[in-house]
Amino acid sequence: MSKLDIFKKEKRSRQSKRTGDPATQYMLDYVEGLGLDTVFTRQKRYEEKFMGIFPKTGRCDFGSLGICCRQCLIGPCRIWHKDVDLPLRINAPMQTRGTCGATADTIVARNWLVYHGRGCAAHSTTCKEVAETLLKTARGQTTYQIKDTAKLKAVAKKLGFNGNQTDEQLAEKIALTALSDIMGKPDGVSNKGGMTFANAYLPPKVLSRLKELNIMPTSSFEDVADADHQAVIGMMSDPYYFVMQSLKVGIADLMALLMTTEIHDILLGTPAPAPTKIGMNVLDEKMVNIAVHGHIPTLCEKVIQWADSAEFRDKAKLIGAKGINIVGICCTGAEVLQRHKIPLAGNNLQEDLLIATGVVDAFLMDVQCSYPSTHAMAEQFHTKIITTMKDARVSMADHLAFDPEKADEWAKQVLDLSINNFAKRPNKNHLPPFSPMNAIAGFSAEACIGVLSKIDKENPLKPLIDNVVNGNIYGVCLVAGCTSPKLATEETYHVLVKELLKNNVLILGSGCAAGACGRGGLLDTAATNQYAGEKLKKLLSVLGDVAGLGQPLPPVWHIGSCVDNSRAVNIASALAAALNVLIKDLPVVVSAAEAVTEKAVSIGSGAVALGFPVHVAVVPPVLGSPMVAKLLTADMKDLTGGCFIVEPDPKIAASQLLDIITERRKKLNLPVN
Ligand code: NFS
Repeated sequence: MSKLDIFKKEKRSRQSKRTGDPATQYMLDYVEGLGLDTVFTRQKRYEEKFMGIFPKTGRCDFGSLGICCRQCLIGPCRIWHKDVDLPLRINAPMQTRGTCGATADTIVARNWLVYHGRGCAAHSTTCKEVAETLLKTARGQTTYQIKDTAKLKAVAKKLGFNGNQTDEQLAEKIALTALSDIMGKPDGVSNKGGMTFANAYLPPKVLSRLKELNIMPTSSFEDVADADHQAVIGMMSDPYYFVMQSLKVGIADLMALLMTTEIHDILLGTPAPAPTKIGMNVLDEKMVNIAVHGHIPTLCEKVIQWADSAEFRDKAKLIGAKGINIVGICCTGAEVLQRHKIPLAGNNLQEDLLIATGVVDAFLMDVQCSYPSTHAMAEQFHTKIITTMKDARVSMADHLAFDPEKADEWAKQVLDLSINNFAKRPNKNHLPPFSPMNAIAGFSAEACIGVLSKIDKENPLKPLIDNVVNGNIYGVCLVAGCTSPKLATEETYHVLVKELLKNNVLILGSGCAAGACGRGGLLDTAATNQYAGEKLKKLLSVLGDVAGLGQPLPPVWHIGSCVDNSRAVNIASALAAALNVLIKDLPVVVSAAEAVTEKAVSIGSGAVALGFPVHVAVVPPVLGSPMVAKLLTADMKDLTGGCFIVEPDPKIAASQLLDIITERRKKLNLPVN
């Protein structure tokens, strides 16, 4: 079989159907019927145009394989590796070095590293933003409050701060530590021992391994700058070191996520599981609908608070609305879902479709993961797009720059704009005729351990360990990351998750992947009886009873936004420390099947660096270098114990993940199926 046939599998998936969510398909038909473009439409058109030229990849073969180099002004260079099949249309001998002399191995590895820099920069800047809000709050400069003092104290204890200080003093220290982990030491001396949060949170054995491999992150801005420097012409050419730096940047990224989660919980509260709804029809045609989108929940926290005030409830009624309905999209959506059980309307692939319902009065965009065409769709309808952060400006949008010191004033302006826009609604709306799904969300690590502690107060991790040991939980899989128009979107997760559940693998879900599970009904308690294997079903029923639910816990535990992947890292770290093993020894796996963004790439590498196997169903642009592809998917197992698994077919991927779980259980002398 040709090495490039894997692209055919990817293509098969997206050609069978475009989405696993009927409401998405319904809206897509409607929007395309109006002659309007969406990300799905463009994906299809792209494919139709390019399949004839590049039948193997359906896109440009050079770009798909990672061997298009645009790093300097001599290029672009498009070269080929002698061991990779040539594109059908090219029968002349290809160059095997760029004009500067770079080989396919160098070009692929350098391009790969560049993704990580952008991914880590995005998460680190988000972290900087929330750490600054915590600092200002500790100094009395905002109207936010420290909502979870228990969490504040727990984080302070982990970082080794003296407990005899006021909450404000502890919050200030935590914020300053996070800022120095992001930006480096103010005196310019890098933290040679590594990021403080990494040292405090990762198990000692894992830390030693990272130090041995020389991939312990120092501070995320420094590690990203190093990566950029290494990619500069005349610097690194050895593909191995590019990949090792990508692991280091990946861990720095994961630590930025971890700090962000901890600070969000301190400021906004640590989530606990409770019922909510997921689906497009959480929009309500009789209400002023405000969609919150992005990644920084501190902003819309104030909108949520003020929307519930008599002042704005009355304003909404005055213009003929029943009230104000806030709905979430993508990761800000996951944040407000987990803390306030604000219903989740969709992910970023669905933003255009939600606007096309005609009932979204305001669309708040903070940072990351919106498509640059959204304003074009908004122009066709009445939706007001409001951008809120200086780094994310969108053509034609209203811009209301958020300032934590003036958060209340800002939120009131947002609400006024949204309410006034309700009056501009078109007469006709077009909501899909599908009810939203029931879901339970809010499984913070504390909540998971809280449920377990009802079984064993003294040692709350023991029930988890016991159930992993006896096979009630055969393994754990985190499904994380984006949804992609390159696959039958969302269905990839549905098929993979159902296969794993059948085999008693407990699923944690975050970000858009968790939202996809929600739209597939997998966050509902009813899904436990329908999909979980007998052993897992029994356990989830017991846990549902001890949690006082009177029904089983759902089989997929929604742990929050993409940022909250850190919750899964914390649970795995606690398990590894309790068992005195490395993360690479645990029967815990990850699937970011529908990865899209640079952030997904860098988080993925961070997870691989810590020892997780990470599955992706979209083919990453590394196959142009057999050496880099082998390093990431095979040789890495000997370095970190983790690896990337590339498999577009979700059923086959599930069986590969199960094999890894079985292999790891065997090594731990645990019973296997
Ligand atoms: Ni994460 Fe993917 Fe974005 Fe969230 Fe969704 S696209 S990398 S899940 S919204 S960050």
